[in-house]
Amino acid sequence: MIFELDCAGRPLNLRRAQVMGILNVTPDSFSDGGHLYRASRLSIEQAVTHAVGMVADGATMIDVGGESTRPGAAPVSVEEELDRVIPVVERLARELDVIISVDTSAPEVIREAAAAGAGLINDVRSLGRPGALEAATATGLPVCLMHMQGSPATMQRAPQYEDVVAEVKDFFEQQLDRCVEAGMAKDKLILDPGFGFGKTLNHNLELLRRLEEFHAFDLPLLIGTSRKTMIGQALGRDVHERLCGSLATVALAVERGGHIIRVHDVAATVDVVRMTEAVLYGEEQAGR
Ligand code: YH5
Repeated sequence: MIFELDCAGRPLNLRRAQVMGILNVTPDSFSDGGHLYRASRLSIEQAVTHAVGMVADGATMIDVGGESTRPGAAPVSVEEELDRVIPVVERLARELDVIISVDTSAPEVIREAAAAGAGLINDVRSLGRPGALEAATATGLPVCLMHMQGSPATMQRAPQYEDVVAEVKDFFEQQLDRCVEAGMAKDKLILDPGFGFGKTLNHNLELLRRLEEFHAFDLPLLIGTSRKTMIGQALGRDVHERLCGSLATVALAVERGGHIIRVHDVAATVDVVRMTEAVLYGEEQAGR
């Protein structure tokens, strides 16, 4: 596997697990019906402040998302997503020395985010929307391909697998072929089993338990379990009581060779990553 990935001129060090901070840019309360949503100066400023805090806490990547993929969330128009995401990507790329990832499925957002300085395309739909594969290929940026069974609206109804790891691996094989055929370099791709996207609790637990099997592709692995329902189900906790459960999944993901850890709680996660790596590699290599 290559150990450094170029993300729009910024190196992504894959020798150590990197913490990716989640930055949701959703509309503020002021939004009048019938008019297009416009990101207010205040909401952009709030997003930048949140990102600056996560970088101070040790995040080396920020994932900017303007569309909620939670089950039952209202769909967002492309115009709205552009208005939310692009001004924030522009500011962060200019003002911060970390990799700016954009969590999107829309080809227009992929193109404009790349022009605004994004260093990574993160698509929960694996470039499945019409035009997304072509748009991502044209940017030349690394792409994270995530597995999902079904669509956000229906995925949690009755997820079924014969063997969840084997089926996610089959999906990765197909997606890698499709991307390489479109002209993308294989070594610019990152794989993500998609925790919570069309999986039961037991499917999610098995994906984490057997994470090492995904090293067969010799590509970086991204893990996103932060505060998700799987933690709530395993522990009986509400969304704001899921930090310790999330951190347990982080330690296990790092131990099993996960490369990018996508989280809300950056400071606590960075400590868990560093401590796990100290155990794995010894104190003289404990620094990042
Ligand atoms: C992911 O896993 N997830 S958006 C529900 C929650 C908490 C968090 C009920 N984008 C992933 O974060 N991109 C999202 O509590 C992602 N991998 C990648 N690559 C969903 C999310 C969340 C949903």
